[in-house]
Amino acid sequence: MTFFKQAPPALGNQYDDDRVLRSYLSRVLPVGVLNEIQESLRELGRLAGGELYELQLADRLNEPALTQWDAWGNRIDKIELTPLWRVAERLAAEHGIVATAYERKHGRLSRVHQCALAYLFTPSTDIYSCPLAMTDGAAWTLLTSGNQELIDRAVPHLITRDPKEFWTAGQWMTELTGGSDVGLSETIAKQEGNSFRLYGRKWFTSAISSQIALTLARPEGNPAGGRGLALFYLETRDEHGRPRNLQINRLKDKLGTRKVPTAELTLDGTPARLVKGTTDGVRNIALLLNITRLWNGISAVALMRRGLALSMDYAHKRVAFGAPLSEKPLHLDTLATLQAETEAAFHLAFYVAELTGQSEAGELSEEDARLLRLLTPVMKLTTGKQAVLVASEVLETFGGAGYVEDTGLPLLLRDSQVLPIWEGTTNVLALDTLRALQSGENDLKLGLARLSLAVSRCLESVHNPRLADAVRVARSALDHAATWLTEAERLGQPALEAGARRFSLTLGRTMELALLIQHAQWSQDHEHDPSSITSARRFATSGVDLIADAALL
Ligand code: MFK
Repeated sequence: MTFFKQAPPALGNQYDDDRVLRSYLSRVLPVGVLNEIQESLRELGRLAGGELYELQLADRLNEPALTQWDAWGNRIDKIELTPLWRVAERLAAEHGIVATAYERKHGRLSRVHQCALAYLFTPSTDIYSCPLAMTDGAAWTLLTSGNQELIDRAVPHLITRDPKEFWTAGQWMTELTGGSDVGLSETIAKQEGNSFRLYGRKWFTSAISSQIALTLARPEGNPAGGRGLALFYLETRDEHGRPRNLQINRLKDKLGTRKVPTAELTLDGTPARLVKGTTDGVRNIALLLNITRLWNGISAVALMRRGLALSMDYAHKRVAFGAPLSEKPLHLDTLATLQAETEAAFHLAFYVAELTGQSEAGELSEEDARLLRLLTPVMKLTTGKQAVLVASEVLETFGGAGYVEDTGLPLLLRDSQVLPIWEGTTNVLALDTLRALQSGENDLKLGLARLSLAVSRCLESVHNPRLADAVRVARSALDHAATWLTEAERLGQPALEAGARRFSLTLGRTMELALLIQHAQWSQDHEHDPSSITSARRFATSGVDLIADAALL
């Protein structure tokens, strides 16, 4: 007797199979640069769709473990990572997933190269992107701090390709009093000569396996609030591997990101050094936040792409009602909508990577620096929401199999759900968007005009008639955003704040649409490929303008 069996979804080379990534890189990279980096991307694409993916599935039930005491009563707080994470740590160093951005072999484009590597690496390594993001942010924060002693001490470890020398960094910000409102932090820094000792409780510290951390504490006598905090550097363990006056109280029991050892800590005289000044900790750690927010966006599009790759493969295998799903009009319509959402998010995340690279290479105009400040929270909040939506729909495309743990699919949804939460929730970032719009000039409308200019730059040379409607949607959403802003400013701060999420998401989706249209025109002209035009047209009908007029609420 034969029983019906279901073929599981499979992955090919995740670089070769990714039309969107390859087409994008062909547009933004000179041919010589693309030829130089292509093999590094192809190799990672092979691993991500092959051995690493297999290891990820095999590692599904493993979780990091905390051992607080040894057999003889010594406090050791040892963290055992899962096999997947141990491999990921080595591969991350060897493939230069942080290092590429700092080696700067291709100047400002090195950041795009690094983000492409991170994008390929992330979906098969169960959020190892978390410590890598923080490591990258710490390297940048230290390098720009002017603190030569700390730069010499730590940065070579953070950006090395040698796994034996490689360190990762934590970013300890969250306390019981202040998840989003970091200025409420209660950790105290007591000065001892040139260095400090930290006393307090950190409530949610991701990747406690890291060798160093950047954290915030209030030097004794400093005022309350974010300005009274200072940014500190610390090394988590001594030369014998023992925690330096800190205790790991427990690991968090989280919905997702379960491979990340996220801990509650007590700092009990932890030695630490000032990174930059004795005040303005929030402002100083914001440099790190902007890098981790970029990683958040890259991780969002990477997980969206992974879900779609699995779902599209499965659509060819699953036969129901007499034909493969890939021949069913409604299933194809659903996948096309998810593809459009993913493609739009991809272009915004990578555009922020381009601007970040220009900034790091000292090639960003003052105007575009303000645009980057604005687009970073806009991109993070927009792509975070899209990742959850796409992951949820991807699970549904598998029917009941998408809801069953040993397919490995539910992980996609659980891990995506963190993306709109950590590194600033959607609402906190929507308020940050208002702050960023005013950046420098204290005039929200000037900030919006800057974003409008960026949208116009994308649309100015679009001539394909099939894109005309999508262009109109982008322009009309921006007009609506401008009208809403005028009206909300007239009504006052509560109206501005209440509408900030709808407004910011509209800016994000409009920018995504404009970038997608720009790329679609290029791809049609240079690759004779109409696929991105199809995605742009579809995205334009998927709710770009989310603003509700105050009068209707
Ligand atoms: C998968 C990839 C990602 C993986 C990483 C995972 C690691 C997960 C670990 C975590 O989740 S760590 C916790 C993350 N926490 C946050 O992201 C905090 C969210 N809250 C905010 O972002 C609030 O907006 C903020 C704490 C910044 C508000 O605090 P304040 O004290 O009200 O600050 P304020 O007055 O708004 O800003 C202080 C200064 O910083 C100002 O400059 P000035 O002093 O010159 O006036 C701001 O302009 C500046 N600033 C704030 N945000 C900035 C910034 N500057 C540049 N960029 C920014 N983003």
